[in-house]
Formats: sequence, C-alpha cells, structure tokens
Amino acid sequence: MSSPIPVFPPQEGDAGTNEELYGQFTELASSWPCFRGLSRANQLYRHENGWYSTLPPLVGAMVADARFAARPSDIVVATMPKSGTTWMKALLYSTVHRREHPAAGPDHPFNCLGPHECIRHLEYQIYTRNRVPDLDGLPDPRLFATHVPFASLPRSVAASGCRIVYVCRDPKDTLISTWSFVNKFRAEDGLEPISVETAVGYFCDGVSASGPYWDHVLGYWRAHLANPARVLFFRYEEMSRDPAAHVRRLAEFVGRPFSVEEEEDGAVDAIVKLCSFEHMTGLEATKSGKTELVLGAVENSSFFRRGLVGDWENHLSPETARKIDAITEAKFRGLGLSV
Ligand code: PPS
Repeated sequence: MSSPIPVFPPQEGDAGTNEELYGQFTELASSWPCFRGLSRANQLYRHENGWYSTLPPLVGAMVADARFAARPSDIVVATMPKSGTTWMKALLYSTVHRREHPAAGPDHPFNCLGPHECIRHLEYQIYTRNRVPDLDGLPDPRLFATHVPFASLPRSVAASGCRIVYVCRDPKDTLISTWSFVNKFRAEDGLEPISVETAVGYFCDGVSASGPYWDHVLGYWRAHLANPARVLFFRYEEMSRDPAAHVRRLAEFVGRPFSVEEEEDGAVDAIVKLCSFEHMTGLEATKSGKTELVLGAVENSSFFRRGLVGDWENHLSPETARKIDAITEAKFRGLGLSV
C-alpha cells in the first residue's frame, strides 16, 4: 500500500540559512540554565515558559515559532508528554480522514504507520536537524502536534486562530507514565534508573519535560475558557469512561460532525475500536514499527504501556498521592478545573 501520508516536504530556503538559524537558537538556548530533572538524560533546559529535555526540542520550538506559518484550517494536538498524545493523534487522524480511510476498512493507514507518523510534532519531528520544511503544499486540514506550553506556541498559531485540541491527565498517572518511559530509555542507555521518590521530587518541582505540569494544564485551560470554539479541552480519564462521546465532540469541533447515516453505520464505534489501546497494541505497526524523533528512531511500542486510569496506585504511597493532590488542588483552586 502506498503511504497515505504526504512525503515529507522538501527544505524551504537554502540549507545554509537554515543551519545558521538553528545555530543561532542553539547558541542562545545553550546559555540558559540547565538542571537535573525527570528526563532520559536527567538534564533539562529552562525556557521562560517551561522545561525542555535536551536542547534539540527547545531549539525546534524556537524555529517553529520563527518559521511555522499556521493556517486557520490547521488543527494542533497539544499535550504534556504522557497525557494521551498517542491516543488523541489516533482519534483525530481517524476522525478527520474517515471518508478516505474508513476506520473499519481492512487497509487503514494505522496498519503500517504509528499515530506519531500520521500527525507529527512540530518540535520533535518537523523542525529538527536544521530542517525548515515547506509545509504549504500539505492539504487542508493540516494536523500537527506539540508539547510546548500555551505561551510558547508558534506565534502564527495564535494569529491564525487555528484549532487546538488539548488533553490533560491526572498528574499522578502522567508522572508514573513519564517515569516508566524515562527509565526504559535510561536502561537502554546503560544508565541507573531514577527512583520513584526522586521522580516525584522532580515532577513536583516542575522539572520534567514541558513542566511544570500545572502551568502547562492551566495555560491551555485558560485558553479554552477564553475561546472554547478554538481550544477543545479533554481529560484522559473522561475519554476512558466514554470514548464515543469524545469522538463525537472531536468531530463537531473540527467541523466534521457525524451524519445520521454514519451513526447508523457505526462509524463512531469503529473509530473508538480502531484507536483503543487493545487494538493499537496488536497492530504490526505498533509491534515492529519505529518513529523518527529528534533524538533518533523510537519503537512505536514504547508509546504504549498499560493505558489505565489510576495505575499510579501501584507505584505511589497514599502519602505521596496526597501531597501531589494537595499541589493540584492549590494550583487549580477557583479556576473551575479538577483533575
Ligand atoms: S507521548 O510520548 O507524550 O506521546 O506519550 P502519550 O501518548 O502522551 O502517553 C502515553 C500514555 O498513553 C497511553 N496510551 C493509551 N491509552 C489509552 N488508549 C490508547 N490508545 C493509548 N495509547 C497510548 C500509554 O499506555 C501511556 O500511558 P501509561 O500509563 O504509561 O500506560
């Protein structure tokens, strides 16, 4: 089957100019504070709006800010890492492209490509390795993703008024998912695992990729309150409870509501099933596929672990859970948001 995803567009401008742009941002970011934290290399860089694990995604975010030209028809998935990005990318891609790729069809793109190859991250996949791709030729609606805080979104995203889909997850599950992911890669790199206690400390201090968690969530929550037609706000736990209702809301938000015929044909349930943890983990693209990210190729299977609500209970003491809940309560108090 030929790839349903447009071939990666060629470089925009000349390669030398792009190298210079990346070089300037790398030099600038290298001078910012760097601390130990919850990441594969145990080192995070401090940008004024949040933390970045390693320099390349930070530089990628800066290049995206300078060069990404958003269109009003674009849709951007925004998340803290380990909050449901992979799931949301799958749901959004299969909802938007359901006419040409029916979810129940035998040759859906997910059979050969992971969700991260279908919807690419601006700072982890598109603006990397001195590249400034020409994205103009991509057909509408273009789908992108990012982990950057709301305040760090490329300026053209705000100016274009394009739509943003945000997913947040209980901080305790986000923390445990991040900690497991980080330690998996640390083991591969021959590094000592980070203990759960140390991970909790880093996370509560905000020193985790795209952290502080609470600032990230609040940035998008406030944007959602200010403009709900532009920023959709989902919770992982509610998606788990009623995925079909969320697929319907997603379809309406992106301007492609399900017709009566589609409802009768079971199109919503087909998307829910296609994107379910159980189905996605059984796919060959998940079992043996890889996705090229800023620091190298990552096995698609590493984006799937348990996919549960409340797995934190298996790793955090009740006292630690209370401590994290107290921070969440204090940070979110009076803002109409509970996680
Ligand atoms: S990443 O690296 O930021 O893109 O990771 P992200 O996808 O945000 O988070 C990974 C966690 O999401 C779980 N996951 C899913 N849950 C439900 N349904 C589907 N389809 C799904 N796909 C991935 C994955 O298992 C990680 O959570 P944990 O708790 O670690 O299992």
